[in-house]
Order: sequence, then structure tokens, then C-alpha cells
Amino acid sequence: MTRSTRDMEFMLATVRRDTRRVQEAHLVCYLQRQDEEWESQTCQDEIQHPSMRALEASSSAKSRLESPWAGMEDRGLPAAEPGADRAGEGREPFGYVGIEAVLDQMRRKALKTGFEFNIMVVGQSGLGKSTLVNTLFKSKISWKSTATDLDERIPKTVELKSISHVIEEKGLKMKLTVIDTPGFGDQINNQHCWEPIMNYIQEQYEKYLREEIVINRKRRIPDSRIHCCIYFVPPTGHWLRPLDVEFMKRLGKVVNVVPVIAKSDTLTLEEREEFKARIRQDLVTHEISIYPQRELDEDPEETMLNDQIREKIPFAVVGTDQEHQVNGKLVLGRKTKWGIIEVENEAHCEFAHLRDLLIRSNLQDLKDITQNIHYENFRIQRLMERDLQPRSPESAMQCPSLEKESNF
Ligand SMILES: Nc1nc2c(ncn2[C@@H]2O[C@H](COP(=O)(O)OP(=O)(O)OP(=O)(O)O)[C@@H](O)[C@H]2O)c(=O)[nH]1
Ligand SMILES: [Mg+2]
Repeated sequence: MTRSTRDMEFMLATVRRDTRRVQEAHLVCYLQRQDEEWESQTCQDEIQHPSMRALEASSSAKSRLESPWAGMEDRGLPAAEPGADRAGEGREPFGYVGIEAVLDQMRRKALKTGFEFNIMVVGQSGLGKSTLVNTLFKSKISWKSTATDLDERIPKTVELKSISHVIEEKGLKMKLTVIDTPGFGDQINNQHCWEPIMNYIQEQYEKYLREEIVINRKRRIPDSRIHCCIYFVPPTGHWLRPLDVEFMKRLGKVVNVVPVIAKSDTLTLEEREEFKARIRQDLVTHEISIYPQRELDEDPEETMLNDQIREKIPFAVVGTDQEHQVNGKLVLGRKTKWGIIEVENEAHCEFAHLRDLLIRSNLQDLKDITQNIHYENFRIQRLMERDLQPRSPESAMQCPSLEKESNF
């Protein structure tokens, strides 16, 4: 079967399926990458095409938007009348309808608009949060980024700071923003140390909601909502501390949380594995919701894929912003007395797994869950606080109920 026929069948099969998880522009970036991989693996089983899920999500909604016959099939009508071929004269009436062109349209649109992705790093002071942010920007995701000089020594973070870089790959642009937060745990009393972080997350939802409820909405609402929060667990080798339990519990209710073991180079391989198992156990015992949330798996295939991620979490990471020569190549690594720990080498630590989860495999899913679950919960609760019926953009902006402190 040729690739285009396969795509056609694939598209035809998927246009019938309904979905709510659609963000076309972002999705297309993902599709483009998968297409390239697809080209190099033509013998792969069709069911395993990685873009399948994404296509299933997009094709239905997209075809409804762009086709003048959208929804006809759902209403029991033929998609196009024989002999009245409005889409393209001279084509077979029951054969080729040109749906695959949607992919090109989506691709073009994505190239034009680009997309945003926001990550936040949270954890106790001195665990290497700022260092990991630099590692992320210096690692191979951002070779072509507009990164500024990151070689200065990393100072202690004293306030929430957002760092954005535009990462460009094959004409596609992604604005990656990382929110670096001051570490907590320095105080004798750490009660409520999560408040500044929780408030920040909530403020971003609030900002988005304000933009959404005005009558004259912007065509594209700037998205500063946190799509993923990386929580740094100290490498104690024991169990989760009560403070970490409390903090993650709260975070998990409002944002996608991905826990990592910080400075994992300080643990032996056995200690690392044991610690990971204990943390997983603790997460279940304390009912902490972390990404990918089991209850949000949509089908057995997704459960299978997500189980593989869940088995690896928390990722044992090592951070650095220094490069070293290893076998004639420059690598990001930490130089120790005994050798260099290469942070992008999977045999040394799991930084690459974390980066792949965030940027390669689950970026769209993280954005979807933020939009459809976390933001939606916030939005419903906020709108129920008072009946919001803005009459003009101005009144919406000055709506008193939005000024009020939320319980969220
Ligand atoms: N051994 C080891 N040290 C690390 C690692 N990552 C960072 N460090 C070191 O830990 C120290 C603190 O790093 P930061 O990145 O400033 O930590 P932080 O979490 O941002 O600290 P605050 O801003 O105070 O919250 C620095 O000396 C880093 O070089 C790591 O993976 N392993
Ligand atoms: Mg810092």
C-alpha cells in the first residue's frame, strides 16, 4: 500500500470520529515531525503510526471547519453528490475527495502561527532548578534558538522569573518559556510556602479568562498558562518529605505535575531505583495527581503508552550548563573527580527522557489537559462565582467578580 493511499484511508477513517481535544496549529507541528519519522519507517504497522491519535483528534473538527459539506455524513447525507463535484471537477465521485490536502493546510497554518509552551520549575532551594532550565535551553532542543549567553554563574533565584526562547526547527517556531521560581524550605516555618506559586498559576488562568470573556476577543489569546510543572524532589534516598507531599498534592489539582529526582548523580544506581519506587508508592498512598493522570487515559492504547511513562517517573535528572570534550565531541556534562557525567546520555541520567516527554512526545497532550481539565475547572468555578455577562469589552475587563480573590 502506498503511503498516500494509507494516509487517505487513515484520514477517511478518522474524519468520522468526534473529538474535543483539538488545537490545530500545535498539532501540525507534531504531525510534521511524525511524518518525517514515518517516511523513514515505511514498513511500520499502521496502527502504530504515532500521529494516529493526533490525527484522530484533528481531522474531524478540521474537516468540519473547512468543508462546505461538513457534518453531512453525520446527518445521514452523502459527503458529496455524484456529478456535483464541487471540490474538484473531473475527479472520481466516490473515490478521491482530497481530504488529505487538509494536512498541507494545517501545516501551512502552523508554520505561520507557531505555538507557545510554558513550563515551571518548583522545588526546595539549591536543588538545581535554575541549572536545569539552562540545561534545557542549552541541550539539543535549542541549537537554533535565540538563546542569549547562559555562561554566567547561576545566582540564587529570589523571585519568579520567566525565560523565553524561540526554538526553530525546519521553519516551525515554538516559544518555549520556563518560569524559574525561588526555592522554598529556607525558612524555619515553611507553612504556606506554596502560596506564591499557586497564586502565579492561578493568575495566568485568570489572565486568559479575562481575554476570553471580552466581546471583541483577540484572534489569538496570549497563553501564559503553565502547561507543565516540574517538581524537584531532593535526593534523600528515603521517602517523600511531608512538605513535598503537601506541595505536590496542591499543585496536582491545578496543573500537570512531573516530579524529578534532583541531583541524581549523588545517588548510586541502586539507590536511585529504590528511591524511585518509594516515591511512586508515596504518590499513590497520598493520592497525589501527577502527569500523565491515569483517570484521563482515553483508551487502552493510551493507557499502555502512559503506563510506560508512569513506570519511569520520577525522572532522575542531572543538570549543568557547562560543556566538556568527550571523545572529541562537546557534550553537556558535570565534571567530577572520576569522570564526566553526560547529562544527555541516557546511560548517565534521565534528563533526555524528561526533555523528550516535554518537547517531543507529550507536548500537545500537556497543553490539551491544561486547556480541557485544569483551565476548564478554573473557568467553571470562576464563572459560577457570579453571573458574568459582559456587555462590552470594558465592562468585562472591569468586572468586579474577576477582581475578587478566588478559592481555586
Ligand atoms: N551534583 C549536582 N549539583 C548540581 C546539579 N544541578 C545543579 N547543581 C549545583 O547546585 C547548586 C545550586 O544550583 P541552582 O541551579 O542555583 O539551584 P536552584 O534550585 O535554582 O536554587 P534556588 O534558586 O536557591 O532555589 C549549584 O552549585 C549547581 O552547580 C546536579 O544535577 N548535580
Ligand atoms: Mg534558582
